[in-house]
Amino acid sequence: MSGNVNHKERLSRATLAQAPTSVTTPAYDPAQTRIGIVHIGVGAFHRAHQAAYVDNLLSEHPDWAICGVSLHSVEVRDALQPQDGLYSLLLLGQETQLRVIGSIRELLCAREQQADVLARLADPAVRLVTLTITEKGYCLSGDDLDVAHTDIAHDLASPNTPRSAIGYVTAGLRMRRQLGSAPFTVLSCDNLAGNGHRLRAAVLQYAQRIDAALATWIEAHVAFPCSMVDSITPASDDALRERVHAQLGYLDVWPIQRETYTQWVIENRFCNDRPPFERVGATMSDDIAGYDRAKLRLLNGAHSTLAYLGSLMNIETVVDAMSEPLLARFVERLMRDAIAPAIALPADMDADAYIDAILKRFRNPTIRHRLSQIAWDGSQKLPVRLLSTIADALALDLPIRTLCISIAAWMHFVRRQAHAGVALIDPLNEELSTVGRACKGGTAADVEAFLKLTAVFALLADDRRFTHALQDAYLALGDGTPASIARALAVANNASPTPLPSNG
Ligand code: CS2
Repeated sequence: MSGNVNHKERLSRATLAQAPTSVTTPAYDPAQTRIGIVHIGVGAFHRAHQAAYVDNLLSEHPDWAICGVSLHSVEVRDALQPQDGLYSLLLLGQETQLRVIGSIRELLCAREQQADVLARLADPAVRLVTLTITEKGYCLSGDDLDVAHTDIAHDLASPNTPRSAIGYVTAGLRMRRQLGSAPFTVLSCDNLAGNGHRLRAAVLQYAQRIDAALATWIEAHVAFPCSMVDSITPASDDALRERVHAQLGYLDVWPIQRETYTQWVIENRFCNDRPPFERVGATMSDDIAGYDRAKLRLLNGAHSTLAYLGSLMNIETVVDAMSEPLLARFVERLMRDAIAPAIALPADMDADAYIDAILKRFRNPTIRHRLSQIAWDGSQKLPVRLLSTIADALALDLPIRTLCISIAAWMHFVRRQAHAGVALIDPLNEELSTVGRACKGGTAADVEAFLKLTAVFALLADDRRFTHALQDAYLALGDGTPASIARALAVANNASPTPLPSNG
């Protein structure tokens, strides 16, 4: 947008001082900070979440600025470099607040600046490497490194010129070992259960194949703490750019927006210095598994459910889905009656209060969070968000009917998109579209075809209690049209005495 806006009007260090007082600007001079963190995956979530925590730290701890690395795309670098790495973050709550974030000191695109990225990873001043590369970036198939993955196959053959995040992290650690310097801590900030364990497994298996002694060294010396990250971050759009331009008075080509609420729980296990994140609102904990489970299974499980059921009902956003009583009630019941009883939550967590807070966040009227954005990468998200809860519920002999409706909704969504000729944003798009196209709609054979997708259903495909419940749920959703989804939700909602949400 704003192609006609003069370049002089661009947000930058030079124009920062003229920002209106209503805008919060860095409490430090961004030119005086030093890089201590390399972050891989400088997408909206990193810029909404971790970079904002670091921004709050830099006035007292200026040596923890971030070098933001995109593996393939030049877009973020090219957008933010002319702005000296500065960008705006709009916080959406009862009151909105506009901040300018200055914590990203340097932006690199690994595909074009490989030597620079490797030099940063080798630099002893970098004591922490963080990642938001999404579920698929881990290149794992089950618990094993996917050696057939194009980027992993490439990196195994040429480990000094990697392409994958796993390849870069390992190359960095390899240089540290060769130079005799301390390793950096590797901190995953992705929505994955046990994200640090997953990352460690991928790096170790990869290192084992290129250099067994390196793998032993990593095992002994490198920490991969887990972390739980939470803040709803709708994609940026032209409306946001215009709003920010009007308030800031300068053009920011890539502002970010998120809800005011934010949470970051970090396992306190580092192998090098760490930023004092607890001073800026993060929780350092010895065991984050319970928080992790609560967030992924309740919030993200509910989100994915709304995404697929809501899309089938032709609803556009989370807040719109929550104002459809059938959906709002279904998702509340799902969390209270099906998910919470099946999972081990932190001892000090009040599940009902946590669920109330999630429902309130979903109803935030200032956020237009598109269901289509949440629907991305379903093949990667469902195992973490919903299928693992089904496995836990089965182990406890709890009912799984409601949970299976969420999975069945995804299947109908895949089928609908395939029949409409719309590609899915999903690494398994090809396989899913083939299965989706072959589906008749509403027949038991459809479910069997889906269950053959082992990357998604490996955990449960042989459990007859699950396959039967999934058949029932899929058939209950009829032909997946809005009317049949509404009918199925009405039936499902009446099957339990849970009262209607208060809508408060
Ligand atoms: C969402 C998440 O897009 C999605 O899949 O469920 O991005 C969600 O908004 C965040 O995890 C909230 O912390």
